[in-house]
Amino acid sequence: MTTRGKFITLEGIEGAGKTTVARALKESLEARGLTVDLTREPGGTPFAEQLREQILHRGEETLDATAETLLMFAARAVHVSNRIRPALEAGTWVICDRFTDATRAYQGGGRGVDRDWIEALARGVHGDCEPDLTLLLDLPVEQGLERARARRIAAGQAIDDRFESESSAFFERVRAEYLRLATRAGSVIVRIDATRSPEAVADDALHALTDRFSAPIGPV
Ligand code: Z5A
Repeated sequence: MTTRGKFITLEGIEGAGKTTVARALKESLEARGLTVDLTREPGGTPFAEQLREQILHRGEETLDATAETLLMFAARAVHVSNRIRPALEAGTWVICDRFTDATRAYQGGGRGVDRDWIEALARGVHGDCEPDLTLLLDLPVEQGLERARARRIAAGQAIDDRFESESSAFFERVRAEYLRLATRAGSVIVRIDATRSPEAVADDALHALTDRFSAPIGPV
């Protein structure tokens, strides 16, 4: 019988370094002989990526918090059933850049969407398909926004994303909600200080994995 893969998610505010750490973790785990699928939310399948474009693009029509929450879960339902669950069942480790904690933090903490409703949607959409470990890359809001700003300038991009245009106060609420989630009883969230160099952050992330799953991946 195939051993189920582990489901690892990365969370944090914009510019926290999730994408950078996700790539480093994939490389480290593959070097240990594991099969790893690196994916992201919203997105991760062709249809969910189409939804991502619609959700993130700041169009002319208002997308209220209820619609935003439902669309995040619609994309997640497609992603879980077509990619995440089958990969885990085949023994593949899945690293996902954001998952339901992002809805809890952004739509719940940031936009004030009812927490109980979010939990009900989570149960309906992915049931027991929950992360085995979540790495919360935590840093002050101004530092995250500055990194994102610098990256945008380097790439010559303008702000056309509905989250990038949010205020610092919004991201403060998102960060506070992530930190609250990390202290809930039974939480699988490990907070990592993301203010340090990419190498130091990736190192901590790998240590968090080896602490949690020592048998399959061995020492760092
Ligand atoms: N969203 C939601 O509201 N609800 C949900 O349920 C879900 C998502 C699933 C997705 O946008 C948006 O959707 C997101 C939340 C919302 N919006 N926000 N904010 P996205 O995927 O495009 O954006 P993101 O998730 O915020 O990713 P990001 O901005 O690309 O940030 P990141 O992945 O955490 O960081 P990065 O790309 O690795 O690094 C950012 C820059 O900093 C880059 O230039 C790096 O080279 C640099 N960097 C990275 N690490 C370091 C360190 N350690 N030191 C210095 N510089 C660094």
